[in-house]
Amino acid sequence: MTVSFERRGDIAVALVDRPPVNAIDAEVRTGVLQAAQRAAADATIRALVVACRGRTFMSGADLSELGSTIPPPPYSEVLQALEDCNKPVVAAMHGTTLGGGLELAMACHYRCAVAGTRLGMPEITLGILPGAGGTQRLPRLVGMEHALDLLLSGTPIDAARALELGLVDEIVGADVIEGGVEYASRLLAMGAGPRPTASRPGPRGPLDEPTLAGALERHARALRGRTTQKSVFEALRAASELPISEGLKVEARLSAESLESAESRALRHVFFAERACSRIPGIDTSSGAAAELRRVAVIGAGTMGSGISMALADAGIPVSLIEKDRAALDRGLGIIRENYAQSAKRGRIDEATGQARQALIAGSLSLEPARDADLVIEAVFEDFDLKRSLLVEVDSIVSADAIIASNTSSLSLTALAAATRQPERVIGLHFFSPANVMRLLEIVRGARTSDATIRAGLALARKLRKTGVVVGDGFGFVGNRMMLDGYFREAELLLLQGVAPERIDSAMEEFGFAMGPNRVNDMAGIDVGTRVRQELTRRETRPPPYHVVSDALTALGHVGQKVGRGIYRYAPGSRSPLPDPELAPLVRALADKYGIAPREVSAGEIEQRCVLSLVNVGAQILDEGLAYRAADIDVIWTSGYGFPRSRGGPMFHADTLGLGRVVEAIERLGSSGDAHYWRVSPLLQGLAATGRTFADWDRSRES
Ligand code: T1G
Repeated sequence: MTVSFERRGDIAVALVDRPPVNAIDAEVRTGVLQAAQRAAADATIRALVVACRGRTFMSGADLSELGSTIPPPPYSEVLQALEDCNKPVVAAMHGTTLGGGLELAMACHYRCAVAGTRLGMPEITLGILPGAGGTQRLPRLVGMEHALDLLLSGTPIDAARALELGLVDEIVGADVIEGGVEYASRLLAMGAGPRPTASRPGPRGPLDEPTLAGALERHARALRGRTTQKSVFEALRAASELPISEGLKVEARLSAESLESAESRALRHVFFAERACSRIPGIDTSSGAAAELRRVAVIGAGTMGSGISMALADAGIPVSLIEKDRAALDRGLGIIRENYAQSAKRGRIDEATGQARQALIAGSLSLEPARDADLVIEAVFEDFDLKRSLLVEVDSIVSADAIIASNTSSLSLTALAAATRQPERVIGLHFFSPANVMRLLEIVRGARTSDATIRAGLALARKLRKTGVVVGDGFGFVGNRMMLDGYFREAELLLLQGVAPERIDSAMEEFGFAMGPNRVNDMAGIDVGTRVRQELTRRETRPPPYHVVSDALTALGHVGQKVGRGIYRYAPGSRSPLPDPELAPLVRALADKYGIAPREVSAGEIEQRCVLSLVNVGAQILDEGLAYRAADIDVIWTSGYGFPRSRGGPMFHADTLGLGRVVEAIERLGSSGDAHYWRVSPLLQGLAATGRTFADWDRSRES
């Protein structure tokens, strides 16, 4: 039963039980409404407690309901019944009380929570304005400033902080139902009655320009390229100026509008895509299916090796960080020490946590520790022969059921694995720098990699709280392939056609990327790209010009920010790009060499060519079976390459544009003769011709 109604003497308990996160759907609303009506009508009941079974209180509205008309009863009716109940109503919370779940709790008269409960309004991360009274009741409970922060950040707070702010009235013991009942009986004993939030005085604190400006500044990074904040301000203004009944109407209108927005559709797509990518057809990837990791060995203490070691230690996994020479090992351990010190200094973790995590990482100058590791990850220099001989050595000493992983970003995983005795236990774990921060993990499946090894890769991603996406072992896997064969290649062609790097970057930043392609190239290190391409083109070649500007800059040593010069110049200690007057003649000379004439290119064309190059290469990758879903590609680009989440990823964005229009545009680009690679991928052609979308394609493969 989704909502059961139980009695504890004269206290009734409405218990919601809808695994896995008690998301609120029509059944939950119906059950809670009936419980409120029953408690109100039954004279033997003196109080009602609303609580949940399972790992959490209600974690919000059921997002799958939000795509269409929400079935009855409406949230407003359910929450009004709780608020108007003639008996005290207590919300007893645990786990992650989010969105509509917190709104329901705010419509109750009293709120108690187990210590450690997380409470928040994450709707803005989904491009939604809360629609169940949150923007009207929250400021009445915590004041305008804190309401602004909770609604604009979408970040939950814990129960202790919620108590400070007045969002929670009481912290109760670990058994939330008993704690709720006990708290309700104490309230009754104190003669407490119903305490509708609506009857509280209007929100404390101004909603004036300085307050709004301050809030926008505090959340500038999260709100970059977003629009939902405007509705938040309008709804809060209604909360401060109108009676709550009118404020609720304003909120309901704005929330309904936000649900229809392209921004929200895109963000909800990414939400579900990030959860779907761990489902691999034919493999049971549910948690617990993979063996527990007791110890991991990481070989290579460079930037990637030390970052990967931190990601493992942050997840509580003991790590042996192995290097061949002392200096390199000390440098790696030094990077780790410094990073933890910085995190503690910035208050991201406390000193003790930093110490404890460091203590999980043990340096070694021999491969010995790998002998009893459950997983060995090599992160040495990107050289095929070096990696192969290392994997062969590791393969000869590790236990039979240990997993061997390579952090290669360009080499053939299948070829590396073929050198070992058990290729089925070799997997690619392509972390992104900084590996302890970046959420994306490309899990590369070699030709012989077993289902069990894939399962272990996905379980590791879950353990590291990363988004693991399984990809095929092709040229540059998925992310790098799309960057090199699409986005960055097109950005280079624009340079060769005489377009200034600033114009290319600002067009893509306007589109929503945090940083344009040239600035990313300089930040990541132009030489890194050159080296990856040198290895890649050992697998497959590409007709010139193929990243000739970057390779020329690498040859000159102008490898980016780290040397103060790349596509741009950088003043010492600064990351702000400055034009480099010597770039244009270098590019002009290369353009002449490849017969590329300069021409006028609008910002719209820059955006179109860069984005559609991603879409077309993405479709080729799907055609070649190197990604399971178009949605997986969206996850890779939004969580690993800075593609704006509010556009849903390149494939979702193409669906939004309409694949017919996308094909027309690519055909036009193809006929311009600018570049030979503008040929519509067969999959894209087929979908457009049949009026279907990438989302349809994904669905057709799931059934
Ligand atoms: N609706 C539907 N399904 C949901 C869901 C939701 N709100 N939340 C989670 N799931 C599914 C998810 O897809 C996955 O399914 C499974 O539950 C486990 O989730 C009226 C309009 C709660 C912190 O934004 O942040 O309320 O893949 O893998 O890592 O104003 O889920 O197993 O099939 O993420 O432990 C506001 C969204 C909604 C919270 C748990 N609420 N959820 O994290 O598990 S809008 C949210 C989360 C709203 C109101 C408005 C997380 C979590 P499957 P999981 P987790």
